[in-house]
Amino acid sequence: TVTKKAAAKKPATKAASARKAPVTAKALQGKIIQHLRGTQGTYEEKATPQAWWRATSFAVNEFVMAGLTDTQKTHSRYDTRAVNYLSMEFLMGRLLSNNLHNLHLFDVTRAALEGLGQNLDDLLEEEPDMALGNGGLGRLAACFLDSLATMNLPAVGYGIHYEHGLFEQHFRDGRQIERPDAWREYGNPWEVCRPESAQQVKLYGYVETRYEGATPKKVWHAGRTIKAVPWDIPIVGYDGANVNILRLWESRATNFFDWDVFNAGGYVDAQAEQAQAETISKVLYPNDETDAGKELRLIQQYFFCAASVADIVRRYRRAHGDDWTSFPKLVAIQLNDTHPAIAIPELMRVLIDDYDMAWKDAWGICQQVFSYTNHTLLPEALEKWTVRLFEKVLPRHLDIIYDINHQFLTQQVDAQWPGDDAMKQHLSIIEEGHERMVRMGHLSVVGSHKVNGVAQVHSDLVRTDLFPEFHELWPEKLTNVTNGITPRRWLKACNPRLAALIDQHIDADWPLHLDKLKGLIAKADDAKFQQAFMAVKRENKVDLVAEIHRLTGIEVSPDALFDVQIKRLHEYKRQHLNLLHILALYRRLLDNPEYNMVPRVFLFGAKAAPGYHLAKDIIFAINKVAERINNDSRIGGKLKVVMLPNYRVSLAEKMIPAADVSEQISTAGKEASGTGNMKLALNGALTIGTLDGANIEIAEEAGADHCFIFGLTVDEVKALNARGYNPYDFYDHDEEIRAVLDWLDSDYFTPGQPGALASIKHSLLQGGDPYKVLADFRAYSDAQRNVDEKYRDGTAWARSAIINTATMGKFNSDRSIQDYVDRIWHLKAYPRDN
Ligand code: F58
Repeated sequence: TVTKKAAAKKPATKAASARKAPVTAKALQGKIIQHLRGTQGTYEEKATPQAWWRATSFAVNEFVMAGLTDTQKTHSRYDTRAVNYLSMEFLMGRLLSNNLHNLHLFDVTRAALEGLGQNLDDLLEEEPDMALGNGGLGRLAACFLDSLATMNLPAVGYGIHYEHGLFEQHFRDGRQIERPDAWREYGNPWEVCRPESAQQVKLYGYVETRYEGATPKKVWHAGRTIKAVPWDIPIVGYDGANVNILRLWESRATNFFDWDVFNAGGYVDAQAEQAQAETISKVLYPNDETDAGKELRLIQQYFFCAASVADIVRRYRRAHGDDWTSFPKLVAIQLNDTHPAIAIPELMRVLIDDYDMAWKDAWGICQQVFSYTNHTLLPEALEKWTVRLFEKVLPRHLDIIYDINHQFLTQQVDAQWPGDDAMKQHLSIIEEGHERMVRMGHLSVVGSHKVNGVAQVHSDLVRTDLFPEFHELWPEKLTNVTNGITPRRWLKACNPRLAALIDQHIDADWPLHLDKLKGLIAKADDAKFQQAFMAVKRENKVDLVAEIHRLTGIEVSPDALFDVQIKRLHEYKRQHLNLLHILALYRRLLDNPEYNMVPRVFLFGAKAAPGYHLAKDIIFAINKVAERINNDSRIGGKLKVVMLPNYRVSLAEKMIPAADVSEQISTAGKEASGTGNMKLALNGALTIGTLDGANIEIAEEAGADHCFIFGLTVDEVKALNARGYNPYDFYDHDEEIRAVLDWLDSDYFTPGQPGALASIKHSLLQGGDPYKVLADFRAYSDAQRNVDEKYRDGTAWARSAIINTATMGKFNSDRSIQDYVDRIWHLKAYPRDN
């Protein structure tokens, strides 16, 4: 491929410092000062850290924009095939540090700022996270954009320019409080508004059937029109690669306000339309793995899909006019989960209604263009909309969906299962019932040429359990692309000490060719390397200790084992299994102060969906248990528990490099892949985990000796369910389980408020323990003993930690993207001409 060729042209360097920055420190200083004075309107003596951060970002933007222009010229010169990645979420985090690393400007910027009396690390902290996503799905999209640009693949990310990203989390007396996130309250230096590419999006209204020519024509008379304004965020590839764009749509009223109403004295009413229109891109829904089912969410989905499809069609027509033959050759559209599935009927509508294409031709185009990634098997996360709502908001699309469904059922399904009405009902895009529903998953499968899961076990379950009949119908359609993470952000940028150590031992181009980390396996038994590796870990822990103190006031020791569970709070992820084990350890210590355990700090980071009460109760419980344990002098500091507030990308970047143990303990079959598991292992943490999602592949790569795998397998969970699971079997027969659950009922952790933590016990007993926490408890506790045992043998631990880092090459998101290219998108790389 061109990527390989392009990489081959560049000599592999031994040391990162050998790479030349594209500018001198002196020249960069000039640019920073120029922006400080010229665009920030301040001066060196007066400027706040915010102003310095902005000036630095604007200075860096000059390099970003040059790369963007070159890339766009290259794309139009070669009329490139591109993938359009449609996603409701892009969890980008901060951009300055990332852009500096990808442009090889990091060291020179540090030097330039030092000369100006500024510290780069402090300025980086000034940048608000771009938190336009909930969790893994949104962060995956961000990693993929990094890889696409780095691999010189033509790609556009399309999403929503939310005014408020994921809420800010605070704790008040241990309980989660949500506050709005205002990431761009004072503007964002990385984005460029493109008013010339604004689009109109229609909503509501009715459909008229006109009988004019041979075939009746449907005309949608929309009830409202909203303006979609694009904001472009340049995505900088690593090491001189391309600069792609992330295009985020903001909603605006078509009329700024009603002049006549205003003049008549209705000052507030005149702005009503504007306020309504702007609501669409106002806020990110803070759900994780549940379906919001709200009208506004459907409108958000359609709003960004319609604007994106219109933009894709506009770009195509600019070069090809009304000749549609090349459209499927040049356009690939990836649906990041079913959230953008409405793009399928929207492209149909555009082709049929706006460009008079025949149904068959339009449908042929759609099926070649679309593909869909499934991220979950949880039934509560599979999107459905009522037909009633569709009829109201998108009447023309409902027609089209009916037609798609009719063709699908009468042709494909009937050919495969002649006369089988039950099968038709089962596979129909429309679910019959007391309220008819549109199944967005079925629409996505029917409208796409490929459907992928995100880890091998997950994709297998998509084929066998979620969509078995679709698999029978189209044996080639369902496939796997195991997730990945960008090693630029998740090792090079976030863990500079480890990156520097790696640079000393293997080619410095490992951030492009992560398999080269395998070269470290030879060092795993080298005592000097082990020492250096663990010294890096320890320094990272010292940094995190300071951050923990700054954020919570809690003191922890860097000599303790750092055990980390960072992810959204959800029952299936089982933070409460971790908590029960902590309670068991605490109890063992109280019973026997000599109890032999490695001093451990349990670290958590997690946001709960605001309406998910049990998840919030688990956060409360962790905080209350932490309070009690951290202030108990009887246990000699052997145990500490910390939940850091406001977990987000930039906090992950601080926690991951300092982790010794990575908690990946979901109920088998529930975590589609996980990506935090990859980040932690890459940074030398040992996984304690179930055989779920990508844990399976991580354990395969690292080797079973270097992970702590425990618990029920997917098949065992199924068998247990089939037998009938009774959590009381464990409560009644395991003394320790009973004791810790009963403890939650007391007021031991919530003095004066007995029962404040009872909901957890209730869900695990009367609630039936749907995620098998009690069934896995003993195996987990045993695995944790093995963790201790290995940690006591410093050499064995260091060896395993090194092997984890050395073997995570597979989980480079470049590899995931290459899989998408080979199996689904069939793109060609175009390094930019310059
Ligand atoms: C996550 N899904 C999976 N959904 O849970 C995780 O296993 C996987 O690694 C990751 O996707 C990437 O494939 C996820 O993050 C959401 O956040 C949705 C947001 C919108 C509402 C429904 C959940």
